[in-house]
Amino acid sequence: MILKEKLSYLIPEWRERVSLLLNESRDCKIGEVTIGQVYGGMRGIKGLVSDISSVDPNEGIRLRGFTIPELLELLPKDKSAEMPMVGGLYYLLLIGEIPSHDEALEVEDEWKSRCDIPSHLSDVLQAMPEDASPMTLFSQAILSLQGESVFTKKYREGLQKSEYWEPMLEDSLNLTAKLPAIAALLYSLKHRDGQTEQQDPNLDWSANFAHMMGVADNDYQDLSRLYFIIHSDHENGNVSAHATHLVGSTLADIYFAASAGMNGLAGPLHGRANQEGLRWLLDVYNQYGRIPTEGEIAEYAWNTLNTGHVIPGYGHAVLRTTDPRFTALLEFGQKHFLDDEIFDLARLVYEVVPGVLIEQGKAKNPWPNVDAISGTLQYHYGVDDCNEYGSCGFYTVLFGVSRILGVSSNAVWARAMGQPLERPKSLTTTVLEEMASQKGYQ
Ligand code: CMX
Repeated sequence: MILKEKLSYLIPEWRERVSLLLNESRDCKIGEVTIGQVYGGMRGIKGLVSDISSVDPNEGIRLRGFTIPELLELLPKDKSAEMPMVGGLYYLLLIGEIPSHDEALEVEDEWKSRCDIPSHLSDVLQAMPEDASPMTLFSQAILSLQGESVFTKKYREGLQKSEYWEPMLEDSLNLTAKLPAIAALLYSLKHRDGQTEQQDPNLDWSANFAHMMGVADNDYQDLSRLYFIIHSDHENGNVSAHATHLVGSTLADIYFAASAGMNGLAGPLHGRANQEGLRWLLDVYNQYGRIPTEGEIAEYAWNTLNTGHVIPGYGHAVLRTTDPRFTALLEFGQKHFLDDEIFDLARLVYEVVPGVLIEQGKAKNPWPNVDAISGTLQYHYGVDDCNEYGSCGFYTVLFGVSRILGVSSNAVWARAMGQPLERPKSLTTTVLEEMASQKGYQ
């Protein structure tokens, strides 16, 4: 298998590189930690490694060094598709190079050979209460596959540490192969009375997802490709990536680890902001029964802030500019949507809300993140976040399908590099007070 072959070649080089760095520079200081950071969600503390992606505050995400526009241009595309194959992205995340067309197809084929979901998974999802969120079902679906973990089986059999990455790769391919079918199945249970299309082996991973969702418009295939590429990784400190890494550092397999990451993604300050973002836009629209004026949007935004709420989809813990993932989706909508009032409203909100947040002066970043617009594009194609029983969260599942591409790639490399159990130190407030006093702060 191509990924295994390439990784077998790359891993020894990386082990040597990191071993040299540690041997010669172990005590080199890379930063200092303040009391403000300890009480402030560890913002900006440098304590993790990712060679797969990095986020620059003013430029945004780079995956293996490539910006989003570069990825959309360079990753191989299938036939007449406008957007690249996600199989090529997964190759890039794992191997670090843009694949050839054939290499991307090999990953797609690998996924096709592993994409069937066991019948018990559907039973588990159907047994969940009607009001369970799609994210609850998604996390459960992942956990219900845990018994298939090759890593856990081999670990029990006494696998050598240097070989841990191989079954981790197997598990990661098995899990990522099944994600489109899992997402489409739980959408069908929540929104389509259980009706779902069979997988189509002639389609790539994303197009197959679009097909199983029953969305007739072919452009949805390209939106799915774009959506799954841009949400895949955002370096290692965000909650979904960090939670996955933390749990994985106990040598829990990818099913336990990714499920934990998805539970973190479900929070409104993280992945759930995409559903909240659309809800906010629909609430604004419904308040006026039309696209409101800029003044009315500003008034609505102030009302949101003054009642103690955040404006979903705006702000970011790292970014200090418009999220290039937002821009990629905006450009897709501008090209494909001729007549869509909610999309037009999202664009108008982008003109108004940053000014409101700047005037309020609290948010360090007044600009939109990806969640300010991603729900709007799903909504355009008739894909709903909530069903008639008020069970909401499908858009976050879509974020999760993509994010597992990133966290599973990181998990393979974490095993390859023998990354240890994560266990930072906590301090009491008394100790912090004493430290501050000794340094003349109090
Ligand atoms: N609306 C209103 N207030 C906001 C805000 C927003 N969009 N973004 C930040 N603020 C507020 C914070 O709540 C904080 O207020 P308090 O001091 O009262 O606690 C203050 O501004 C400073 O926050 P910050 O340092 O700028 O932002 P953080 O790093 O603490 O938080 C984030 C980042 C994303 C949680 C925050 O910007 C937010 O809540 N945004 C809205 C939710 C959202 O879009 N989340 C998705 C992020 C992307 C993702 O992970 O999917």
